[in-house]
Amino acid sequence: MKPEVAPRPPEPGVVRFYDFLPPKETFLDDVLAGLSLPRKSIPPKYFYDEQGCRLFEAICELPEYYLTRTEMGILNDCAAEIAQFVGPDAQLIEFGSGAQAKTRVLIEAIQPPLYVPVDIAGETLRSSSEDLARLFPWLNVIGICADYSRPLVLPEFAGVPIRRKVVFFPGSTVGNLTPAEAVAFLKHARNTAGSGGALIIGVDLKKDKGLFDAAYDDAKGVTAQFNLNLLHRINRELKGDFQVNRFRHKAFYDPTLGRVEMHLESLYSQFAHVAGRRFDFAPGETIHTEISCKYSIAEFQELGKRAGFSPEMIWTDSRQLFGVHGMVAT
Ligand code: AVI
Repeated sequence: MKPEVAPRPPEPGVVRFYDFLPPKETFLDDVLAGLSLPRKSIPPKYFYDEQGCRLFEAICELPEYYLTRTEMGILNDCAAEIAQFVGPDAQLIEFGSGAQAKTRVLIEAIQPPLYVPVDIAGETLRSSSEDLARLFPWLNVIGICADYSRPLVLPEFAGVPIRRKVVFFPGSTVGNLTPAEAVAFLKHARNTAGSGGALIIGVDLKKDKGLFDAAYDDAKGVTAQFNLNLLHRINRELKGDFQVNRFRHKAFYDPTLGRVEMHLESLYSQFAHVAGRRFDFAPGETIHTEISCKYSIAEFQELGKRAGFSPEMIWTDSRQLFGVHGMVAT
């Protein structure tokens, strides 16, 4: 009988990739479906082509966009407490891999033997994984190219001793889902972490309307470019013929719904084609492109509980702008 060969452990620093990307047609299907609705909309995950990722990075540097800086400050200030919450020998799974600087702080603090970033943007995933593997030569990095908003069963990685799985989801990206979608997503994060696993998640806190309006409609117009890039992307990838300068970026905070909304507003009566289909726009009509929900600490803890988490820790900044929650899967 042949002896069983133990699966080889990944070698530290060697970056491996797995591809679980949905077929490209999903973008086309989602755009056609979204533009056919009585209130036109396109899911925000399509912002993030290469140009969109670059523009989002530029947004994170803007003086008005306090989210990134503030969350980074919290992670730095609370690194020791976060490490204590996580414990030793954790497998760190990150949904979205663009948040390099934050990931570094976390990896330095918790020293996980295995880091598994999951991202739909393949190029960003590759370059950030390689950077991290260079920076932490002892770290196993396994990149998963996938749409993390869909349920996903991660492969088991033999050979690395793991005591606990920890899902890291920074940036308040959970705010880009409706509360019902957020609960479904949190359930999926809970399944990924497994019983006793943990979730570290950054969530923007409710506050004055003025700060939100400025953060999502900055003086330099970078957020406007980010939003309008969606039309450029449709033109590039889906044989679209949008005249992008005939649309404008519109963003505002709705205190009743507790969320920022971003739209692309048609300046004129006009039409555009996508893959041969015609879509008409009245002046002032919008394509709804993003929601960014804001939560009080208690509101978000409630969502976590509904998804099978026990909220254990909350780390915030001195101005109570942003919260990082530590939750344990029950
Ligand atoms: C990625 N996400 C958390 C950002 C946000 O703040 O909702 C996306 C963004 N949209 C406009 N500015 C930034």
